[in-house]
Amino acid sequence: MPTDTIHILGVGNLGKFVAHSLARDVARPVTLLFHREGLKEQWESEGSRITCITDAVAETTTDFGIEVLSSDTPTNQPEPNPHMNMIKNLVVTTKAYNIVSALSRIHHQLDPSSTILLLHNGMGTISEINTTLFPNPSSRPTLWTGITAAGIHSSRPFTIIRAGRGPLLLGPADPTTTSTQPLPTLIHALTRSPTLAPTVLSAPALQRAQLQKLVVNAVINPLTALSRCKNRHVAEDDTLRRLAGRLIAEEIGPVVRGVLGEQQQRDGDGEFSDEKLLERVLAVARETGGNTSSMLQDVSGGRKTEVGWINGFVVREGERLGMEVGMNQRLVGLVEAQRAGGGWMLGGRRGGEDTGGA
Ligand code: KPL
Repeated sequence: MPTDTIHILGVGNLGKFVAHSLARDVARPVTLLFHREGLKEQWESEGSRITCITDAVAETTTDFGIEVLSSDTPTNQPEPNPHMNMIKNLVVTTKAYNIVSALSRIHHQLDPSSTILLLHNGMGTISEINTTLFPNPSSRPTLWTGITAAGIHSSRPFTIIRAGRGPLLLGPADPTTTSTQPLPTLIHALTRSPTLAPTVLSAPALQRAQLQKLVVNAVINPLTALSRCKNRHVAEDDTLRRLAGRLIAEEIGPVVRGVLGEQQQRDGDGEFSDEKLLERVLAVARETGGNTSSMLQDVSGGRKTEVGWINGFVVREGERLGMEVGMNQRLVGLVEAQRAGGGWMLGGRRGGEDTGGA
């Protein structure tokens, strides 16, 4: 396996989009890691290719490497074996709640010369990965994280439709990384793709962007999932708008500012006041008004949601900082109960078919 190969773990809509963009724009081998044998069969029956439809124009990419992950999950990180195929460049696009179990299946192929980019909703996975999989700091791969608002959905198993063109923001997880250090090969390769067109930020700037997105998701996602409505109702419905304001003023705003610290808040230029955070949430609710949020899609489909890494992050950080997080605790419980068949909690508006953002 050439060391410049880029592996993609988590071949959902975002993973397919990243794989397609790299294969289209960047002269590097791309390998898709399938977590079960059935996906390989599906891939072959769909012609072993990814089709991406943008503005009604379809483009197809082929020539991907494929690997099906073994179901054995080594519990401790084994010594790197010189004959083993090490993974040098890895993009992980699984949902936050799957990251540790997905990485545990390949962590014997990861070492400090590997770079891993995590793209998911919510926060808190970096410390989970480090504690669970790489407790020894000297054996840790280089971790980068990113956020995107790209609206991608699928029409067939390996055909994706690019409905929105939100930015892709990337940054190092390690706050001591400086802008004079060369970009890791993986990140450099991603910047060569005009389709992905990522913006590379410093670790503190990325943290501010992640927290702003977290606030948006911590309000719109559970409120729409519990009241079963499109995003615009969070801005238009008096009860939901008031609830959004209370959530921010009483819990989410103080916790997020506590996580940021004073310097980061100053660098954030007033963007983290309760008023600004609420303004932003309501603006996104209007801009994506016709969307069904990803959390509502997940509860409607009976799937696990990301609430534990969105509102759950607010709860964990709030408890660490000694702050009040009762409303967020209740939201986590209600969304989880809803998915488990607890019924609709805040009324009964019906959602629609549109997709939520990443
Ligand atoms: O990111 C989103 C999501 O649904 O997860 C928003 C911004 C709320 C758009 O639907």
